[in-house]
Amino acid sequence: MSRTAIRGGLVVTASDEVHADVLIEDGRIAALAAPGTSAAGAWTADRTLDATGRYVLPGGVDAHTHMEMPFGGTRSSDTFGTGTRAAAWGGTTTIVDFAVQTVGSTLREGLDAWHAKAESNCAIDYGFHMIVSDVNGGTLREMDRLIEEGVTSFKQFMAYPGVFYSDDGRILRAMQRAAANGGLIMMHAENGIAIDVLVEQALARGETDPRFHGEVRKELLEAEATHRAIRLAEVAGAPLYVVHVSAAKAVAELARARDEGLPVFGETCPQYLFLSTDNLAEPGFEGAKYVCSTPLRPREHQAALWRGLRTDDLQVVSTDHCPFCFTGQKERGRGDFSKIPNGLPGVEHRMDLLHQAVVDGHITRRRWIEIACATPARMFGLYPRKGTVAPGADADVVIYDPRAEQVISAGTHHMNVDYSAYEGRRITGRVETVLSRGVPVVEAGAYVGRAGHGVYLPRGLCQLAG
Ligand code: DUC
Ligand code: ZN
Ligand code: ZN
Ligand code: ZN
Repeated sequence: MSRTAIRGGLVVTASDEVHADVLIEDGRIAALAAPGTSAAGAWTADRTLDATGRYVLPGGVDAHTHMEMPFGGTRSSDTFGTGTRAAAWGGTTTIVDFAVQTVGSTLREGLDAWHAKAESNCAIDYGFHMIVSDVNGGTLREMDRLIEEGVTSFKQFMAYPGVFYSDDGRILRAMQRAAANGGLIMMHAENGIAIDVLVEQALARGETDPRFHGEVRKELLEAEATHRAIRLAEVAGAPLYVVHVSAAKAVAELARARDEGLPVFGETCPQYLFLSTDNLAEPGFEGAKYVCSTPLRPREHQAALWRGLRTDDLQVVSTDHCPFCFTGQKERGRGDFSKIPNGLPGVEHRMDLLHQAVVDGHITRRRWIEIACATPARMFGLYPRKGTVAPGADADVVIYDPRAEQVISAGTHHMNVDYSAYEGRRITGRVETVLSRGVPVVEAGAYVGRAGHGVYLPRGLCQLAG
């Protein structure tokens, strides 16, 4: 039996902020004790960590990553090994990645392939969602079986015709199945059929630079698809989770549906909160670094996203971490923005960027932990094992120094990608120590984790859908 005590910190969860000592036994939180009582002999620990003047937080839960994701003839540059190590550096102790069903194959084949990539390679614990690209009778039956294995959420795409795209009929059938089996449908809400027309017309006009990626993927086409997904889910009687919401008008659609009492949820990502079309328009081909879908929006949209996070019209901030190197990968789209692989690196900096948002007054400290830890854990059936610091929970704990200063840079980050979308950005706050199930992963500025420590997490059903 191993025992660790974390003494003197401010324990911050989604619901409370208390000065307490945290006692860990065999990888789980055993107790929270009044400050000092653990030192008074009532608790004998093998190890004591001093958290005086720091926060003691639940490890981050990033519910949207793409490690080794095939896209546009290449694949995202982080493996499960490099990506989960970078996540740990940034205080994230759980990821939920997207296994991919390709058209013509089964869900099983896709899921097995993702298990093979992740197994024995992860520094932190991981689960899977399933991307459903080919809805048919067999696929619908497979959804039931995957739920029994802890893959309880299914992503569909209204974009990327010919690759991941599902038409409204296929979406409705998958939603009906989810309504019956308790699964959660996650939606990439952009009208990809219309976007492809605009792409073709833009290229024909010679509009080939990265900034045109943002212009053709119009806000109205995100809002329209968001509306359509909400109403299809309503018809099916299924809950809905809209991923990577970037547009103010899409937030308005979610807010309206929630005010009607529908079980619809929205996720946004740091890139939409901190970056904008100004980045896409950077000189030369630099804008390619910021090409992702949904796209970055004009700066004015950020206020709507922050407001949505405060009013609970948006519930989760995940990264959509999908890194491609500028050299050799993003460069595939020189002269044709539609060939730039879509995605941004971000898994390492979500907790820090959101702490900066606390410092800047956009959200409260507890809301930070709610949107980054507790709600994603509840949304995807992992709570209270993950997402909180409470007796019985896994001892996934971050000691966070809220006063340390850092500057984000590709020169010092740990993701396997040759640029940072946040290069030069100053952050107040820094991860000091990270425990995963009580085992140190990051300590005193060093990585002390191990590939293969992370285990597969079979998940329960969404705990928020009612
Ligand atoms: N969007 C991205 O930016 N990358 C991967 C897939 C997606 O939907
Ligand atoms: Zn998507
Ligand atoms: Zn509302
Ligand atoms: Zn994604």
